[in-house]
Amino acid sequence: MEKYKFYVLTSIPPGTAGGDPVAVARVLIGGDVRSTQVVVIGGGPSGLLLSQLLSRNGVASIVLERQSRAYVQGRIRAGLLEWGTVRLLQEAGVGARMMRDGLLHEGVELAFGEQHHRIDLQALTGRSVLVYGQTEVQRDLAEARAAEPGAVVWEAAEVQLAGWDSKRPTVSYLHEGIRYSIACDFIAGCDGYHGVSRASVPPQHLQQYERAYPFGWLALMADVPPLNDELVYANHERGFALCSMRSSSRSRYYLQCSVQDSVDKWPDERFYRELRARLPRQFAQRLVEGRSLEKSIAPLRSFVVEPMRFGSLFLVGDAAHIVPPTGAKGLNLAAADAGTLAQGLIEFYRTGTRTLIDEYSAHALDRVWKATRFSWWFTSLMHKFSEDAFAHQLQLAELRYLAQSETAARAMAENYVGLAIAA
Ligand code: RFL
Ligand code: PHB
Repeated sequence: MEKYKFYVLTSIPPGTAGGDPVAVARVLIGGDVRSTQVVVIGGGPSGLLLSQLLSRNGVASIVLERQSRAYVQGRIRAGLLEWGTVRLLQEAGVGARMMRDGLLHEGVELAFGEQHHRIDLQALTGRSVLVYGQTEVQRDLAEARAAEPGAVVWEAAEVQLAGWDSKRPTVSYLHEGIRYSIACDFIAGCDGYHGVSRASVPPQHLQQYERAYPFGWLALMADVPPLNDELVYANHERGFALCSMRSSSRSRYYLQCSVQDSVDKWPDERFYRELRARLPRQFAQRLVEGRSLEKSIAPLRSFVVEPMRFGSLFLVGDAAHIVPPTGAKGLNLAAADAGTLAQGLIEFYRTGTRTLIDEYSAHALDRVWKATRFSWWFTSLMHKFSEDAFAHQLQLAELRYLAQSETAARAMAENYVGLAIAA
């Protein structure tokens, strides 16, 4: 049977922010009174980054993550950081390893049939992107949060939200058989697409927009040198392919596949054969094959929920929006949301002003819809949707236009390097 612990719930008023959040958290965790300023649900990149930014600015938070630290750290996902995300991670004090090990990419290749064209991101926008895996970002953030004992509760099961529409909400959870309850001023729902935060809001308060794509991405990771110094996005009659990397000795390759596919239908030999077939010969002949360390299939979808705030509850990252990975925007949007919300909360605890908190949803959604548009456009341009030869010719015409027109290439480059932080 589930055991319960009851806590006297107290409020930490605005102004406490000048104090020591470690001390605040320690008192709260150690004693019978469990209360904090912000409860963060979800210890993925957005949740940990938010908590880290708050902590560095004297705002106390507790992160509740359903999975273990090792499990979350083992998830292989995104690989590309926009410059705004890099800056935010530096601001959060977790940038040292990223700046040392990250690979600066000043351009990307667009391939179609036997042709390919380099989009010179740096020349067109004055900005570049950084290749640094989400796994590493997650590790850096988890390490930083571990310096504050009790700041993250890993394996917090059955998280429940109450009173999110009031000024003093509570969040309860089960840990090692005991149910705990935390009172707070604000809840940040950083718990991804399948999380409990968005699901706690009655549907009549939510406007949801969704587009499912009729294909998925089959991913493979291998310890082989990447076939090119920069990423190669390929549109081919057989379907889309992407050649990415994690380092100069670790490659990350993707193939458009059917949503009904399963990884056991794709032994390594078949994967590499198909990848080779979808690339211009010049790239294909440089492909080095190596045993897969990981292989997975992810469906593609666009999803946005409006608004991103409900009373004391804020939705952050994948909890509020999903983009197909073609534009590499998912992680970057999640980080940008965390940055915007952190600013609002820090301002509130410093001055009692709610302006930025009140603007959070509109501010974030403006950026989210622009990234949603770009991700949809890039996905539509690069993937095979049907046997429709007319549609394929339109894609090729647009790719040739991108290769010939500096204006078109700049519009693409500007979105690729990220409108996120500027917005
Ligand atoms: P996350 O990373 O999903 O983290 C949410 C966290 O919340 C936890 N959680 C709960 N915790 C407590 N109680 C509950 N009830 C909970 N429910 C869930 C989860 O365990 C998890 O730890 O969301 P966040 O922080 O918003 O970060 C978003 C990014 O992770 C995401 O946008 C990207 O990884 C998306 N994405 C990709 N983006 C790219 O830009 N490029 C990629 O190549 C790319 N590949 C991917 C991806 C997402 C994938 N998912 C979600 C299946 C590949 C995959 C497989
Ligand atoms: C990745 O390296 O995983 C990656 C890079 C760029 C994308 C998607 C995924 O657009």
